[in-house]
Amino acid sequence: MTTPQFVSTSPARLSYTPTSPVPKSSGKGCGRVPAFPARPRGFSLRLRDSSPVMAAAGVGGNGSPTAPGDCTGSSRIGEVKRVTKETNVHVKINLDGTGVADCSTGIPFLDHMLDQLASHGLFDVYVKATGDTHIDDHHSNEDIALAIGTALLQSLGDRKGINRFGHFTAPLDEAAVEVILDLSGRPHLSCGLDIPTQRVGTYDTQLVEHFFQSLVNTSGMTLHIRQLAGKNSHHIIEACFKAFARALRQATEYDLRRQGTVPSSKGVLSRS
Ligand SMILES: [Mn+2]
Repeated sequence: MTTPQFVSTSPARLSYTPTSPVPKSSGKGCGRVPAFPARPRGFSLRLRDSSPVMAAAGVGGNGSPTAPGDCTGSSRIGEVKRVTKETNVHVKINLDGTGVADCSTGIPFLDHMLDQLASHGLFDVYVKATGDTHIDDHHSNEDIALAIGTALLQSLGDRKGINRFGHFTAPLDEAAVEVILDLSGRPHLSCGLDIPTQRVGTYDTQLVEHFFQSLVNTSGMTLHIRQLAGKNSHHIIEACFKAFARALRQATEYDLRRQGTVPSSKGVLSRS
C-alpha cells in the first residue's frame, strides 16, 4: 500500500483531472451530469448514457442494450490520475468501448494482462504509469490496480440498470479459471490461484492476487477467483484476466428488464 502525496485514494476525496475533451450532457430529464465533475459527490455517482452512436443503434458498446430511458449523451467513462512519491499513474476506462487497449505500465507482463481486460471485456483501457520499478514492480502494480478500481467506481456511477453479477470460466490450453463477481459496492476478494512459479518473465506472480485485492478495494467489488486447472503460470494468470474481463463485461452490461432501476432490493448499491 502506498500513500499518494497529492491525491487521496478515497473516492470521496479523489480529484479527477480531465485531460481530454469529454462528452458533456446537454439534455434534460435523463439525470445526466458532466462526465468528469470537478469533484465527485462522495460515492453517489451517476449512470452515464451510452455514446450517441450506440444509443442510436439501441445497443451499448458492450453489445448490451442501452438502459431504458437513455438519451444520447456521455459514455460511462472513469479517469483517474494518481501521483505519489513512488508512482505516477493515469488511467482511463470506457465501459462502453470497443476493446481498445493503450497500456504502458513499465511492467511488460501487466501490459499484456491489461490488453486482455480490454480485448475480452470490450472496454477501452488506457493506462500510462511510471514508478519505482528499479526496486520492484510492487508499488506500480498496486497503484495501477487502485487507480483502475477507482476509475471503475467512477464509470459505474449509481449502477442503475446493470446486470450487477458476472460469472465466466475461461480456459487457456491446460489452464481454466473461474471468476464470479458482484458489483455490490462491498470489497471482497477470495483468490484461489495456485501459480507454480515465482515469476512470469520479470513479473512476480505474488502480485496477481495483490492486483485484484487493490482493484477490489477501490472499486467496491465482490470477487471470487477459482483455478479449476492449470500447470503453466502464464496460462493460469492469462486465463484469470480473460475470465475477469468477461465476467466484468457481463456485470456492467445493461439488463433491459431492469428498466434502469438499481439492481438491489435495498434500492442502493454504493460503498457508503
Ligand atoms: Mn502493497
